[in-house]
Amino acid sequence: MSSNESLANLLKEERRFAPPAELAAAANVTAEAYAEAKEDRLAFWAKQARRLSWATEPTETLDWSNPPFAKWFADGELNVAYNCVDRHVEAGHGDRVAIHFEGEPGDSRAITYAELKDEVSKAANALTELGVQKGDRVAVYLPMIPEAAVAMLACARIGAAHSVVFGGFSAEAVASRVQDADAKLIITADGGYRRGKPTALKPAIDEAVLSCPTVEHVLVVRRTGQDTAWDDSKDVWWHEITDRQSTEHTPQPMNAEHPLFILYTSGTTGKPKGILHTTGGYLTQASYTHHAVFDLKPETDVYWCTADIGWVTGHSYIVYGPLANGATQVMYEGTPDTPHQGRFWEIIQKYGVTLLYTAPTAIRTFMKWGDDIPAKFDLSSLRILGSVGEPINPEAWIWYREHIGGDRTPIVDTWWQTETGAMMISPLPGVTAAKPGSAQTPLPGIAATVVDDEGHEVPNGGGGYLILTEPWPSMLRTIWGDDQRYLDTYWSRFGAGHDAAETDWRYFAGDGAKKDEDGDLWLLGRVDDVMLVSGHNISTTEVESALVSHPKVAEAAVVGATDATTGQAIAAFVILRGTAHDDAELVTDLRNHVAKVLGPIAKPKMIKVVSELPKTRSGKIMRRLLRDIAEGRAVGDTTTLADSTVMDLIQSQLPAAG
Ligand code: 6R9
Repeated sequence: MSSNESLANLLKEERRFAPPAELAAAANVTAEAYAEAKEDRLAFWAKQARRLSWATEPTETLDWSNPPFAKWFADGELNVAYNCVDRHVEAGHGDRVAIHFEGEPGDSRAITYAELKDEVSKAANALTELGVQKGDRVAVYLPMIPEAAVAMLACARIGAAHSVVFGGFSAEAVASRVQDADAKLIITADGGYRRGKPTALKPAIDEAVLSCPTVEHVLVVRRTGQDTAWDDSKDVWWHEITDRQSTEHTPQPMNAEHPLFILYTSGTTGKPKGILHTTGGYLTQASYTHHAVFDLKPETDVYWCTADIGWVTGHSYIVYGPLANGATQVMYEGTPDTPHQGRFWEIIQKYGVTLLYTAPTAIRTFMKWGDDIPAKFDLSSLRILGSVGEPINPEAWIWYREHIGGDRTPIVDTWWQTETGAMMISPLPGVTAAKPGSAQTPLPGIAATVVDDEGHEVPNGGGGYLILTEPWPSMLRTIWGDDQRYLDTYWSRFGAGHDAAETDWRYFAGDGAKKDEDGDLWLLGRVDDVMLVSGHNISTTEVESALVSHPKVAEAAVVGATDATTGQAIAAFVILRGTAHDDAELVTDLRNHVAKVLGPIAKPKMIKVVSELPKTRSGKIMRRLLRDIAEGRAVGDTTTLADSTVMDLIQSQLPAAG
């Protein structure tokens, strides 16, 4: 934001949903936790660290002597894979299903914790045979199959950092990430199933390795059986090498600050940032937040996170958090509309899923497809619904609760980032009276607030920038190979400066936010996306939510387009709900609706009806590309789009854009 004026506080939301009494009475975490953490934050986290099994118990909680480079539990030692697998078997839960795998073509496979231990041990032995050692980096480029989790855990077991790249990213995107991390090995598959057919993965790796001299081997899982080009000097079949390995492997304890993984986030510009996470603090917070926010009861719950493993959500809430907690979970390979638009609900019915974690983009798609689809399935097993990835529009929140949650389940809207490693701001399902569209409260042990341009905390009712005011266990430790960029990107905007004697280092999350009259937090999207209209900062999120609250709109993306009179003008792209039609009155109707909900200042100048929006693989709308269209420019870099044809489609639907 360039002006001094804070975000206009436009949206009013009065609906409240108290936790069900039964859930509150038996909740894993109660209001007590906030008080406990407030009393002594470090003692609180030291206690949560004891959820894990340490080979050497830490005596020190936080070393912040060289801010913003944190060390958590620095004299402790543990093995992440042991914590996620072996210890559950040792505790007598070897027969519990860890993963119910559901392939897109309908094949399924249940893997118990005992079987997972064997698989991970064999894979760890195979990696060792291929020369991978503690401290090396391994790139993972796989579909959503159990081997993805096994590969990550095998790396963790031997102390090699993994770098997972979305299956489907281009050869160029893979190569730049492999080069940045100097990865020694790439783990991939012949292909995976997407939208009813096998899609190849290995050709992108074959191309990438040509420019990646550090890669010694490519380990290839056979998933589809399609024809695959082969280089005998490099390529190794996963099944061939793992089949001949022992199921015995002794996990070596790692220092709590040993690198666990690198995950690249692609900012709007510049080269992707390799976000580095380490061992003890990361696992502590991933495990605690999954236990607290999903109220996981490992004996009875069936948990399902629909994220891809290539997104941080897949790391923390498919692999590390749930497995550290001994959860039984569903893993699904494919898309929600293959072979029909009820696939998700069919899976929930089949496995009796109790805890569901998905993204607003998916929820809005389900709204578009129509209420009658989930209504055909038995969803009564569900007890908590989660949301992550973007602000959830209040109307999408209400739809999720009514049509998926049977008007009974709490919704936990969880704000966090690749950089934060684990959830930071979220309701607690047994404690919080939920407000549709708000992530509400920093979790116990987390400190967040909203500041204005000058870094002053805004009062209740004010808006500005979200900052985190105390270090947290699963925080990123740096940007791989670039400490300076770490300082500049996250700590210089509102930090204490580079004077290490100062203690109040403040992390800039890059998101706009507001505090409502109760002090609850509302996330308003990336600050790069905030619009400046006639001197007023207006959040794209609020205008989108106003559009989605119209009965004919399923999804909306809003951008600020340069305008000669108002500085920026609001341009909106909308997708209509199943039965709605684009007619002459619709646009006028929608503009008036926004003016009524938010005020005349937020009225879009242009509204276009489209059938798709440009999204990343993790479902985030790429507003920058829509701004290119709204401002009549050639569309910029589309390499991280989930579907590269979408921009052509949108342009074909807008013969007279502008
Ligand atoms: C976990 C994840 C991080 C950015 C973040 C914010 C947006 C995520 C959100 C949310 C509002 C939520 N975001 N969760 N905004 N409410 N519940 O998504 O990580 O891919 O790194 O994205 O996503 O803008 O800054 P990542």
